Amino acid sequence: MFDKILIANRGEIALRIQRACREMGIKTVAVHSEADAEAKYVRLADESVCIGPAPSLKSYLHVPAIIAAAEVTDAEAIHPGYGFLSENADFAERVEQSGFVFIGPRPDTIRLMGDKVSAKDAMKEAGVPVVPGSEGALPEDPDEWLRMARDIGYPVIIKAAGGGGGRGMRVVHTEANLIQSVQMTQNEAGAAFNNPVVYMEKYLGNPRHIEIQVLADEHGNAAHLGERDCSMQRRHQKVLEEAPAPGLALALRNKIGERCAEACRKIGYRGAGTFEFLYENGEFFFIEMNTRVQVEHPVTELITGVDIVQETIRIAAGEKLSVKQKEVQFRGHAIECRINAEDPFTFVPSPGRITLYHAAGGPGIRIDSHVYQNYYVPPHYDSMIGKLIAYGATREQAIARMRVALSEMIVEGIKTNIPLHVELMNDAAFIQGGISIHYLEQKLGLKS
Ligand code: MV4
Repeated sequence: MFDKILIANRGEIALRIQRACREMGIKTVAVHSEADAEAKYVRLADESVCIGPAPSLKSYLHVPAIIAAAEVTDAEAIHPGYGFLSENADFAERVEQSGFVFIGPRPDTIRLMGDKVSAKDAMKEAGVPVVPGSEGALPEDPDEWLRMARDIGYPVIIKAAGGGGGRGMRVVHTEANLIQSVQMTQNEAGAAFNNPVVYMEKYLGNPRHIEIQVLADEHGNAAHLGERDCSMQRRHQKVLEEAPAPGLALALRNKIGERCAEACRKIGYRGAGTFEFLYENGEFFFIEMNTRVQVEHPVTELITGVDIVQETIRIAAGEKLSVKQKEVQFRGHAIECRINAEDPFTFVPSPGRITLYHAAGGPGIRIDSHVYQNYYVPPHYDSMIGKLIAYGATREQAIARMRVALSEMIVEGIKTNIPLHVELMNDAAFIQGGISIHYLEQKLGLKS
């Protein structure tokens, strides 16, 4: 096992990785910007290195500074967390070339999944059900686009190979708009991602967003840890997530999970990963794969008892998965509310000093957060300041515990979205379960 790991991230996930390391007896190096110098997790690390000024481009995205920090502290491995450099294949490659272990998939795998056309190709080939569409990139000839769209049936969606997470896509409802829409998406993709390649899919009108968590080691073992329902979102930002997904038949969940695990074995995947699906009328359609630990990993940890962050470290050290598929048991239900420093209904960020802070507690409550009373939320980064996670034997109990926990939370001095979560825990459609990806925006639209 590693003696010392450098954590190339900040905030709650830096603390989460640090906790995993300390539990495993691994020393930690925190790297931080000037804005994060006073953070508690920086003080708790065995060593810390300031890697630059507040803006991410000059600190958390500054590859030479991070590699240099690993060199001067003699760290053996680098954990990228999520966001920042976590899905940057060039970074993973630089880490390895500099003699450190990158805690994540091989650079080639990250690159394969970063291109949404090659990702979809690879998964289709590996037996994962994908959204019907243009098998690969769109060809040059616009007549072929028209033919394909007629075959697929309108509406269709044009997506950039270099996009993902909702960037670089356009829905086309009628043939009259197709050619112009493809060309506009190509132009925008060329400018935004330096890659004009686009592809076409059948547009699904009212799907749920359900993702499968996988773990795979270098010895050919892979297991899935079930699914998460991430449909409650606004402008491609997830608001809350839960596991398992409400109303899914056990046989269907096991079948899609096993398909994902098998695909990992086939492509020689390594580390933690997430298969993103759209789910509509009882069918799963693969859209993208994330090659990192995700924000919402705790809900899966709570229903399986598997520590996903520790697994990523063990896998990177060359160990075998600590669990076999048949040992993975799903028990109870977990819900995660992302706590953001923002206006609960306009979503405008609200950084600043937390003047009063009391965290919720009690049975089944977990809070993953780096904040505390008198902490200053810097304005330079993502507005998420923590995650409140509730576990219960049933979904009803998890919701009831979340309601109590939200009522106990006190965060003053900044605005947070806790009032939105309070409203969602009392929302009839959420309580029933199975809302679509459009539900929250529709609900908020009705309000204002
Ligand atoms: C789609 C879709 C409908 N049909 N693809 C948006 C983010 C990116 N990961 C894929 N996205 C979508 N792809 C087809 N063929 C609808 C979306 C979509 C969406 C997906 C997941 C979560 C939230 C979303 C919000 C709007 C649109």
